[in-house]
Amino acid sequence: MSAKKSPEELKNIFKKYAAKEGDPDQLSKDELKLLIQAEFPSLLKVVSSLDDLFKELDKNGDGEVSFEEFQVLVTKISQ
Ligand SMILES: [Ca+2]
Ligand SMILES: [Ca+2]
Repeated sequence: MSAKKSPEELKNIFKKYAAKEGDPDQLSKDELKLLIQAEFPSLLKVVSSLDDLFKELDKNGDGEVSFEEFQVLVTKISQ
C-alpha cells in the first residue's frame, strides 16, 4: 500500500484532525499523533519519536503545526 496521497486528500486529512481541539487550522501534538497513527502508521517505524517529529515540524516553535509546517511531513511521506 502506498502512503502517497493527493494534495487535496492531504488538505482534507489535515483539516479533519486539526479541527478536533483548539485552533481548527493548527495541529496540536495530540492531533498530530492521531493523524499519524490513523493515516500514516508506517511513519511510526521511521521516526525516532513523535515528540521529535513534532518539534521538527513546528518550525516557528508555537507548539502547533500549521498546514504549511505539515508540508514537511508530506515531503517525508512521499520520499
Ligand atoms: Ca487544532
Ligand atoms: Ca508552528
